[in-house]
Amino acid sequence: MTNTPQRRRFLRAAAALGIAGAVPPLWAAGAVKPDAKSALIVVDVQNCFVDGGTLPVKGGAEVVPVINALAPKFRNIVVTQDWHTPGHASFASAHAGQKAFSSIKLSYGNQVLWPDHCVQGTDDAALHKDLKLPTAQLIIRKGFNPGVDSYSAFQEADRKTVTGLAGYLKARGIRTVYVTGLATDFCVAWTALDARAAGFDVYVIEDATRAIDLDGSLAKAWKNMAAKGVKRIQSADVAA
Ligand code: VGL
Ligand code: ZN
Repeated sequence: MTNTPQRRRFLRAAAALGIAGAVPPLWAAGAVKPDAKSALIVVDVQNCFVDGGTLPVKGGAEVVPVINALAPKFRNIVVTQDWHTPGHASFASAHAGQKAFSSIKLSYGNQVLWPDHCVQGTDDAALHKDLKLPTAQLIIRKGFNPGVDSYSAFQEADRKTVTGLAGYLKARGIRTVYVTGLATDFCVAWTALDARAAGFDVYVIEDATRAIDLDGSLAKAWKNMAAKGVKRIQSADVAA
């Protein structure tokens, strides 16, 4: 749906009638156009997060063709990899008597404990083999500090240590980021929220993500993102 004069008239009339809620959002269907100051961020599309990996996200591999189709629409692309040390503090196995998917308190706050996953240099931590991003310019690795997790591509879980991504994007004049990848409710959401906090305009392309959804974490993530002005769109909303 393009923003034709007819559609604009319809939207104005609908708004006047107070039925704006019945009208699809303005950025529906091809209405969002990435420009030279936009970047696609592809979060953690790694073997660890798809079937056969150590922390599979339901339907995780389904994001690959969606992201491959989005990539040619972006001049700027950044890829991230979850990149943990063996025995990382986010692994349940590093804490005696703790089970995966439970939570504990670490020095910097609450930490969900995960199965061992995405260990540096392993096949499990490699990018999905079908991901086709020949124009990607930066791969940022995160979670390499043995004692601190990092869902976000911008800032570690201590909420102090930065990865340098905000500085990189700003130095290159990027103002808007489109976040995709795995998992919607953890690394995608934290990346989107930190991008907002760093002053970027932020879209999350929902059908280019899949979630873990642990104890309502997905609904909570969308609520937190909406509250901070992160815009939720679908890949069909992104114009070439
Ligand atoms: C992630 C849990 C642990 C993610 C990474 O990429 O969303 N989730 N590590
Ligand atoms: Zn991790």
